[in-house]
Amino acid sequence: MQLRDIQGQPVAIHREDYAPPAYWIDTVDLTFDLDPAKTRVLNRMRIRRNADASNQPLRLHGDELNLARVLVDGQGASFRIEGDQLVLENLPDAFELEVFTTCQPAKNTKLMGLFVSQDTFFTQCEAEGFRRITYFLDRPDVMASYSVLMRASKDQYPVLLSNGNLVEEGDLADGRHFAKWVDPFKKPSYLFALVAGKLVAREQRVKGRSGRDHLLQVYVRAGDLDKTEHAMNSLIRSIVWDEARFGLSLDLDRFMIVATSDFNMGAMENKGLNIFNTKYVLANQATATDADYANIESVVGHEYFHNWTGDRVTCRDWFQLSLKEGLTVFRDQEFSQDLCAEASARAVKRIEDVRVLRSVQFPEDAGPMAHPVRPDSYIEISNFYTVTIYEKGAEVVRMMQTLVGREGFAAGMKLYFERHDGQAVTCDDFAQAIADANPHSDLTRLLPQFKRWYSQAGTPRLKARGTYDAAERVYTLHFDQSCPPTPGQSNKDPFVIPVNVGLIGASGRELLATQTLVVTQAGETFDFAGVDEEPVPSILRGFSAPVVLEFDYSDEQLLTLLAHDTDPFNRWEAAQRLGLRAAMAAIDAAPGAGAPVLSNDFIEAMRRVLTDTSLDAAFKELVLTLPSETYIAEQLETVDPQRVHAVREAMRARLATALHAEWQQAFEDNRDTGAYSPDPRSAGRRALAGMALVSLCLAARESGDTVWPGKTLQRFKDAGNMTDRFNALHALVSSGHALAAQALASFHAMFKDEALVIDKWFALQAGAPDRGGDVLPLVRQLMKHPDFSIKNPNRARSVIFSYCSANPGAFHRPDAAGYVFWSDRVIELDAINPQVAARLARGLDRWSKLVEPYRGAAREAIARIAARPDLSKDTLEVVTRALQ
Ligand code: 0A1
Ligand code: ZN
Repeated sequence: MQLRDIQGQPVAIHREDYAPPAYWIDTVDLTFDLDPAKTRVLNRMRIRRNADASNQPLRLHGDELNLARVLVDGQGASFRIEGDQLVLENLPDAFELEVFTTCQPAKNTKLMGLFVSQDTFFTQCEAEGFRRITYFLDRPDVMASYSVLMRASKDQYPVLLSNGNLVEEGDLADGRHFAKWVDPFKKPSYLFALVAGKLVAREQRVKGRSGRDHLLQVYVRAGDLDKTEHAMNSLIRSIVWDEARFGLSLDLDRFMIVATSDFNMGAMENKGLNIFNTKYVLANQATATDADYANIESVVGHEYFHNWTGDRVTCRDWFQLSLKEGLTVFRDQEFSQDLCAEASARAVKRIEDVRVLRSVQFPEDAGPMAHPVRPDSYIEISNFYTVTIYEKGAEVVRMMQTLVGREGFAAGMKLYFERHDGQAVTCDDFAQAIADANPHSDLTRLLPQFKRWYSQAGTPRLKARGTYDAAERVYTLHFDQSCPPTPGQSNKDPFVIPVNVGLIGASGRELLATQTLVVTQAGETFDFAGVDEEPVPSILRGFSAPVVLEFDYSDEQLLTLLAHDTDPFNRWEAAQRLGLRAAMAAIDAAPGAGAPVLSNDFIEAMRRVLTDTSLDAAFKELVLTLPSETYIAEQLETVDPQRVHAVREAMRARLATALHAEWQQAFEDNRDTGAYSPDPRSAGRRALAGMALVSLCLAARESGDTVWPGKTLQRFKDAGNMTDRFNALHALVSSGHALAAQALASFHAMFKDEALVIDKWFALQAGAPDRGGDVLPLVRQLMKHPDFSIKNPNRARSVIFSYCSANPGAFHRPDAAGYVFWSDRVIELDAINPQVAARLARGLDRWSKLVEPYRGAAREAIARIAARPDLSKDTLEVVTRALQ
């Protein structure tokens, strides 16, 4: 497979071109002589020709390898290098191939393949990193048995790990030692892993349901052992949950997690040897926030659940990525919900997940990078680890569960593993298994149409309208669905949309409990009989489908839902709709017209929520959080980012001042949560207390009050955990109070040796509200700070991404300086780490919606990147699509 054409332009790979490999690799024996400057890799493979393939050459992938020797059945063999491929012809039907190469881990700033982080060797092979370690058929449908011999200096690399079981270890001459690992399971190359360095482990032995013993280990650097308890507990909870919910047990004697501070993504599910970004492992109450604790639990769960959904059953090709990722996100979301003791906490988790979907995935689905959950083509697969593949993919799985029921879905999973254990399969295979296990379900009846969720990009719009016939006591709901065009797909066929609906009476009584309507036509009508009064419909309860629901609610109806809906998701949604409506009206109003940004009704509704003793703090915090600037921007035809920012800030300020007394009370009521525990209830109280402080500091800014900023500084100093401390710091920084500088300095001094906390320190400043264009100069200054390094992805994200991708009010400057900064950083990062650069390059995806002068300046900045010679195909694909 050639990645660039004759002109050197990257070539797209198409799903329809899939063909099984011409050869299979059955066994792989790897020997590593580990040296940061030059690591030697001896790779002995048993290979056989695929019976279905004709006499094609063997084409092995390679990337930045130095090739020293090639032997076929122990003899020198003729071969050629074509682009990045090692090509051999005239091979026997079955043979042993030996390839000897070297690579340079210390120079590997891409962090793909074998790299060094803080004197420790790590690997990252998904999606196509194994070819940077050795020549191979580096594609997920080639599954082999691996044995790995590692040799290294015992003093510098005392711990030597790979997949599977340690079968032998010992000393060698010259202070070196060795370890041999054998993986009992066949696997694709992207699941290979190796770690070597000075590490320590928290260990725990557990017994599975069947009585099997397992050794669990969490490896970190020596000073971090006290931050591994939560990750270990999360792993144990994951094991217990997967057995209980899906009957899936751990299939290994030993399961290891290793943390590295240099990592492109969150974590990686290598068989038996998960490698994690430290951000998703390390936590203690002094250094990690509640959000960190929750993220660790869900990422540890996610990687563990991949052991079945990804590792035991993997993807046939990378177009099927959502087969493992959508399903595994669904599983980790269900896991986190099931761990919540209370229904309200489960609803909070669902709202948080939907917020991410709507504020990140919906824009992706409406922009130049829009792609189906199962894409049809790509240039660089790393660009397709997207919120569409992950989060929308999870929604597709959730809709299947809604259509077949929870037990039906579990039965479908069972059938999926019965059919496909040990195989590399497709999204079709998965959907077929769920359908076949539920022969009488709507999913099975509608399967070909349902699968449009895999093939059609774009977020469907569902327009609903209701009529009430008082004489007949019938309420009628009519739906019209449509889906906007996306790149390469101008016309869409109707989707299967499960719509959970309930009906509420004007007084708040529930007239009809939740029913699932299945909308399949472009236009469709449903009647509800025996409805005693004109109801307020509660539509799309629990966000039962990833669509934009349009219903012409009156403010009064939304207030009814906010006060009375039995579905907490739609209660929250009613407040979001009211907030969004207020924002749109203020954006449309002539600037400076003097109209209040929030109606009294809205403020009073928020007051009622804040003071309602029956509601959880976490839920209140979500209801009182206004729709984000990106979410508001998505609803507009054309976007003036400064106007959106100004309006949202004005709304925040109004809520802060109008509810001053209630915020004070909320702070007092929720400030003390006792001994630290990251459970949802205590975390929710801390979140609301933190929001109260932000509001009180913001109100103080408007009124000139110094009491609350002073109290906030005191809270910052006295805090017993990172959540309270960081929330106080955030309140001072985001209100722009003079005390912020002092608090920031002391925060840095307190945590100077804690990289993850210093990331927070950077991110808070780069993400701070802009006051007179002051954030960009600050960001430039932060990049000169001795703690800053652009090579470390977490640090680059904390400064550059926090500014360019998460601070619209500061980034979209009328003088275009933000965009120039962005394009400079994309270019700079591209030479170091193309994956990180390409993510940053997504920052102006929605440029064509901007009003002038932003639109022209943004386009120019993108074109400036696209014009660079030698751009990686990662970044080139992103900017080329943005300009189309
Ligand atoms: N499969 C991992 C995500 C992942 C993908 C690519 C990586 O390197 C470029 C690393 C991790 C997951 O879903 O957790
Ligand atoms: Zn995953």
